[in-house]
Amino acid sequence: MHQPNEFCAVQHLTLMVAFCISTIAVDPQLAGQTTTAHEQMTDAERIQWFRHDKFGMFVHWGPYSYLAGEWNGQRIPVGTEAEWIMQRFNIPVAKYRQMAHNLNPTHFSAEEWVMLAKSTGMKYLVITAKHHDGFAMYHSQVSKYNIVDWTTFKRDPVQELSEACRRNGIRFCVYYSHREDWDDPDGFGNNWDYDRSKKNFNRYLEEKSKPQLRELLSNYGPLGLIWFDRGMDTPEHAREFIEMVRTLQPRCLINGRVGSYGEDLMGDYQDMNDNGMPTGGLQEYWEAPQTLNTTWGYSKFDQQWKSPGDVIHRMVEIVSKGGNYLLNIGPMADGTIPAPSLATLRRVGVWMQANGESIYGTSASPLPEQPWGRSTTKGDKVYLHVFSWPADANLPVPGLKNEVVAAYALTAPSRKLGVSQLDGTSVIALPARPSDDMDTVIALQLDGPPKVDPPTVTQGSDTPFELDYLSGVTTGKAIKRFNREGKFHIAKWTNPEDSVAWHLLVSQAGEYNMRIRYSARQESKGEKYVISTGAQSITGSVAPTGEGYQYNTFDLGTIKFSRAGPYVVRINPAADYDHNLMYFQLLELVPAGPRMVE
Ligand code: H79
Repeated sequence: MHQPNEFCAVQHLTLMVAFCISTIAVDPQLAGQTTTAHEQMTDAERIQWFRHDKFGMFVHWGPYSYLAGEWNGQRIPVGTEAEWIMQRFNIPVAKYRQMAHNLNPTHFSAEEWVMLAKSTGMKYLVITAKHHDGFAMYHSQVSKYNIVDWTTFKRDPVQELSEACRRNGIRFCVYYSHREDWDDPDGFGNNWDYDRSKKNFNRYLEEKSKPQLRELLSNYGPLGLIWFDRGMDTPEHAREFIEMVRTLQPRCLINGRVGSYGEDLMGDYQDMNDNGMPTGGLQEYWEAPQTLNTTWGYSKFDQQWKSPGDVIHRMVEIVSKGGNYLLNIGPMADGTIPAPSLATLRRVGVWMQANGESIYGTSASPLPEQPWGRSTTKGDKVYLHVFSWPADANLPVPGLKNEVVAAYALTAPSRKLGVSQLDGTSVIALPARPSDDMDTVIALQLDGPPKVDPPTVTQGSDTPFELDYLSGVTTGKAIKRFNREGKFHIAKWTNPEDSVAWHLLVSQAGEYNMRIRYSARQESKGEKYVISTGAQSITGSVAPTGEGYQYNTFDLGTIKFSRAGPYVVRINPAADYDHNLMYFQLLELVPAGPRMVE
């Protein structure tokens, strides 16, 4: 039998703690030791540091930083990506190449950048070794179009950053755009200089993309992760990239964008779409890459900076949903980090210094979002992140079923706060004022790992029940995830124990017409699933919806709630199948016909 998910989370955590204790002191990656292909590494071991560390620095830096959002008087509109300038204005390769000679980052200091990441509380750093424009920011032997051979700067920033990271205990990682290359005649994306029909994409893969990846994996010591972007054309090609990373650096993580868009997750974890924020409830490793203003590469026009409060709230929101926050800086071409970015990160660092315990090593909180803020959890503790301080200084925490052994502000642990119970709600007596305007963290020491009731789905008058991934409770292998396009669904269910269930509070008795929305592949055609509540059940048959993820809605039969009150509605595969049943999005229960009066 499968255990409820909360127990799985605890098991995970115990494993994680055990692993950290045995490895952190002599973490080979941080100590600069590369590993051999012979080293056996499970997926769970490989991802431990990532699960724990939560917060990373992304750096977008390249020839586009020199243009800073402007080409021949044409501007990149604020709100769009300045690193896309070559594509946006169809700058000819010859002209962009000429421009790139000018890159001369005399103010670049790897130590300063890494120390900024460190003092902000970031634990890993991802540098654009090659973005879509095709220019390598490291000394590549594969192509002269790199910062050492192409400019007068003559230094290798990737090398310098890798060393500074190692010195300061920050995990060094690289971004490599493996499919896109606007410089290479056979790379993907440049159809203004090159004729798309004449491209030999395999040549680009074999002669530039793979050899450059091999350099990055071979010459810069152990990498924490490789951040691929924009996907690959086929799963077979994606697998070749994965294979190379696994062979040369078995410890190195691979982000999900290594794969192609229509495929299930390849690599070790899923990236949310750029600047995206999931609504919650995800059950796999994920990361949210986000910007500090609205561009990744530097733009002199973009002053739409997030405030330190925005950054902290976003981080907490992401971590409260089990994800990692990869926050971008876009240094100027000369190596200077824009002053507003510095100021914001310094403030975030002050908060992290005081409150890091509520971020590092935590997991998604079982408590839902609250009007006053968010929460994170670790072991027997829950951390309440109070964004809006209640006027009466009483903080309601509904639905927590544990005994609260102690409550205190994280920055004043010896001053215990009063806790009272009111109709299943714990109420914490807060100090009159927050100690931090942006987020004051209240720690709750519980009598065990946090337990909460499953969410209850209620209905308005005459409106359908909308049973979605967010309010459903999964069992077995069924998990909540998002696809490459950032769309949410339930997947990975293959047999009857893998299910999703909803707790409904029916206020209107009667018959309901059911509508189910999902995406399914050809391989699942005709496979059966069961929708049940109490003694009633309906068997449905999966209809393929096409390649990739194309969600369709299908009418099913009716079910009847003969009286108002609580019900559980469940969906599960009807038999054992050897692949995912469907990518489920929504079950709607629409009141049918006249109401039944009890
Ligand atoms: O590196 C950053 C982006 O440049 C990269 N991912 C992050 C981490 C990225 N690659 N692709 N995309 C983002 C999505 C592409 C969006 C586009 Fe557009 C819409 C390309 C063309 C239209 C935005 C608007 C960029 C140019 C115009």
